[in-house]
Amino acid sequence: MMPESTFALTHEESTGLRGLATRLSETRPALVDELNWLAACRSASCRLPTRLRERLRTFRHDPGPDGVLLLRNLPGADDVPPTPVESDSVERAATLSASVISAVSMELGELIAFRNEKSGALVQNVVPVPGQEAQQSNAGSTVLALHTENAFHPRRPDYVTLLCVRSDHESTAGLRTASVRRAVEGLDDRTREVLRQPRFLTDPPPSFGQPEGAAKPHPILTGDPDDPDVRVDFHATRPVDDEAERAARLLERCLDTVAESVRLVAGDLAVLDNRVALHGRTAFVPRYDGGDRWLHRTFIHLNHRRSRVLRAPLGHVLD
Ligand SMILES: O=C(O)CCC(=O)C(=O)O
Ligand SMILES: [Fe+2]
Repeated sequence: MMPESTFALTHEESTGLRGLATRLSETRPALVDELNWLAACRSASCRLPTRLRERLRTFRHDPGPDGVLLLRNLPGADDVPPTPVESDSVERAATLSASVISAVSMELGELIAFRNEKSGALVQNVVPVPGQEAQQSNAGSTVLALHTENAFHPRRPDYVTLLCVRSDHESTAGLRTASVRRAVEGLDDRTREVLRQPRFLTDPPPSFGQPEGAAKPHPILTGDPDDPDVRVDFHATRPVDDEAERAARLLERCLDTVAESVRLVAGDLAVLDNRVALHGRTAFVPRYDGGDRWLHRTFIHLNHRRSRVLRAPLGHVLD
């Protein structure tokens, strides 16, 4: 990752953010998904340290060649309870760490979630779950294939943020990211053309309750051929014919070549531009002893109005 893609808070900034997040965690009803708490969080997000707000604003303008911004030295990851072990774990309470990720996220755009995923909670937990080690989901601990988040969904997030609350015991788990802005250089013209055609199917996970086969073929690349947006999940997306299959495999190879891996430590917050960057994870060994890897996750939309029909009037959860 380019050094420009990393931004470390100074001690002073971190302390300032801690004060702001502490006040939020004490603001009633101290529940992330409640509208009045979100209103307080929205105001607080306007008072983030100035240099951080400037960096987020710059990233919104241009996500850079990596499509990732790694914020370091955020407060709130010390003195945390044991890592949850249940599946679909979410963070309803406005803890210090949940307040930090929410405030930073709301400065980027609007928090959203999907009703059928992790019960529609706006701050979700990414933790390894006993028995789900090999699952291609964030509950697993084997290699997780590169993907854009919710690739099946027409209103997938513009940004995904991941705040490391606790790293894995052996510090082996790597968040992998790969930017299509870098990968596209390795693609020949014909491959680019095939990837821009609706020759790929991405089914929603079973929890979304759509009948199998309901997915419509979509292109993997859209927009400027030299600087496209990307939509693909290398576990879930199926090319519909052999040529499309070859094109997807070549893209996957190019993405693998440019992919970077970062071992998140407590207080790191990765902001992924889900339109240009894919993400995945390397393998690690969970112990289920309360000390396992633990990330908070949020999804962000830049244009809230576009999802209005899928939400309650002031709601953040897409049906
Ligand atoms: O575990 C990770 O680092 C990434 C998991 C993931 O893909 C996600 O939570 O969306
Ligand atoms: Fe993901």
